[in-house]
Amino acid sequence: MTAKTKHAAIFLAIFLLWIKTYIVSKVSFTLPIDHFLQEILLFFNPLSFLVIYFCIAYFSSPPKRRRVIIWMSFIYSLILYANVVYYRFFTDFLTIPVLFQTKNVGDIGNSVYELVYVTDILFFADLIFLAYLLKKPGLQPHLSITPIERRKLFAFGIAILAVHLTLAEINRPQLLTRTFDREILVKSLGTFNYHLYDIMLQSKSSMQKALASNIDAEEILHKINKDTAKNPELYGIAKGKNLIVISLESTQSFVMNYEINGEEVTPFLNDLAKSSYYFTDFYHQTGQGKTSDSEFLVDNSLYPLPRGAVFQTHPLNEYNAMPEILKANGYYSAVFHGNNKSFWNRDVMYKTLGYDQFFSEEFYKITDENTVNYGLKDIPFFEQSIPYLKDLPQPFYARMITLTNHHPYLINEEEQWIEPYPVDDGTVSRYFTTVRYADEALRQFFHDLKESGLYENSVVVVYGDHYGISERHQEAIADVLGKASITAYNQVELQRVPLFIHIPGKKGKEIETVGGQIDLKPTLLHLLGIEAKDDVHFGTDLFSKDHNELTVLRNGSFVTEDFVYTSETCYIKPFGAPIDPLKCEPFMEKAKEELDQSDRIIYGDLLRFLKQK
Ligand code: GP9
Ligand code: MN
Repeated sequence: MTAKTKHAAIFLAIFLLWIKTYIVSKVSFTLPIDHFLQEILLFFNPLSFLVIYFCIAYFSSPPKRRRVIIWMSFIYSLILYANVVYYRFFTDFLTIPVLFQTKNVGDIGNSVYELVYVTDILFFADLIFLAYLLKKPGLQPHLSITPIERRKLFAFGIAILAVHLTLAEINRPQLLTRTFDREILVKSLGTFNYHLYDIMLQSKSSMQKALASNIDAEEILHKINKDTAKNPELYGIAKGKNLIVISLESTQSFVMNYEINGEEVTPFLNDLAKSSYYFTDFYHQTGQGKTSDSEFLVDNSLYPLPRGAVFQTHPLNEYNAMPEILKANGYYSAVFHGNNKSFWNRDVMYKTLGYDQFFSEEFYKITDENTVNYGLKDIPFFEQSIPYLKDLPQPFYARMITLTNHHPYLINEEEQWIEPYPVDDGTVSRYFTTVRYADEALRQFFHDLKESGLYENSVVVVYGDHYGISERHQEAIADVLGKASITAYNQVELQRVPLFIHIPGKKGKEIETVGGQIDLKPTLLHLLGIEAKDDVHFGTDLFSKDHNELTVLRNGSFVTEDFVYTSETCYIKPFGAPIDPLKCEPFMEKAKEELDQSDRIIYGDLLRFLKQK
């Protein structure tokens, strides 16, 4: 008897489930395939899991093996089917946090009858076929398998997994470390490998949470300086007004007032700066979670995590986010974004943060013409958002996330309103064209906001979410900035993103205070006349004269009124000459401590202890 024939029963079960999973991925899920490698990944992705999974069957005693194989196939099919039913309702895949978010499961419970079709019985049809075939003498599920044969099969599964992960990483670099898009994860890893990965992530964070105690919470939460310094002239100036916060994708401050061939790259933003509080020394503080990290900073005034996206890793924590605080003050809250809702796990996280509504891709009319790159282009995005905005109960807190100015910065020729920057680096060169496009989108949005009657009664905040041009493009950026090279000091300066706080009726003012995204929550709450004193936050009110100018970036670099500290070197502003490290020392400890405290709050889910009080 050859080993091949000995494994025949298991191979048959694997084969049937493999093909079934592929068919389900094509028929029941909408997984857009952009190129051939993705199709290959989609086809092969169930295989590694199935081979490893069925090794378990070889631990059963030979006479029982037939039944074990059928049961295992049934369980696999059931999980697959649960995903299909969940997908029919949510157009998303099951995750552990979702299972524990009672609201989600409750939603589906009510409509489960509509989501289950009679024809679904076909899902399990192959099991009957399998049971019948396993009775055939040639398949021999009952033969004894030596531990070596078992290990060989396991090794085979691992080998397929290794090839598979390599291809997935080629298809989408940093897939596992950043875990940005559930759709891409499922497409690349397969539903079951994805579930395993999700379980791993969740067990890690549950463990950290279980180990944290009330004592940690007391210790850390008391140390945090809940600074509530305000500016008495501005406190409550926008009381009861709507708050519209717009995230400008990948927009760095260096584009402001920049010209290419005499044409402004950001004509509208340059004007907006004149009629708003415009912050010139404002930094993004995001890590691997990019846009989602900036959202986290704005809503919580906590730092995002050093690894991974907190939206993905800690979506079930207790937070005390802007929507929740505002709700207690009579506000309704919503987020608007023209991409799929599971990107960055937003659909789950927004519920945790307390948003009442999430207008994702499915609320918009999306066509081939009005999309580019990740999703809906900014102009139609704003245009189509206006009626929804008008219908929101007032006062509202609305966050709008733009998308077009995203790497690799693509825009069709008719909407390219400025020449690409003349440099031999496509990314940097094109970047200016999509920034210009976003600028126009914003201009139209402000115009429509005025037409809609919402403008007068709203405060509009616009900020850049994170850098758009990474360190890899230093040569081209040096050219853009007219510098010989980019130093470590310049690299920190490049993390500046524009911030505008536009209050209709208030005169504009350029503000040089050093600040970061972490400061927005207390700043905005104070403008609305809401006390931030009971809230745990690391930021301070940007308008207060006691504002803490120590702005810590997620990689540990920091900026103060006079210094920049990065790569273990202290630089003096504004020219960036390295100076005696002792100058930076007083801030070093504080910067490290802030990041550490914030991480401990998130890893230990410490805010839950506050809420219990
Ligand atoms: C995706 C968009 C871009 O929905 O927010 O995400 P990013 O890659 O910038 O984090
Ligand atoms: Mn972004």
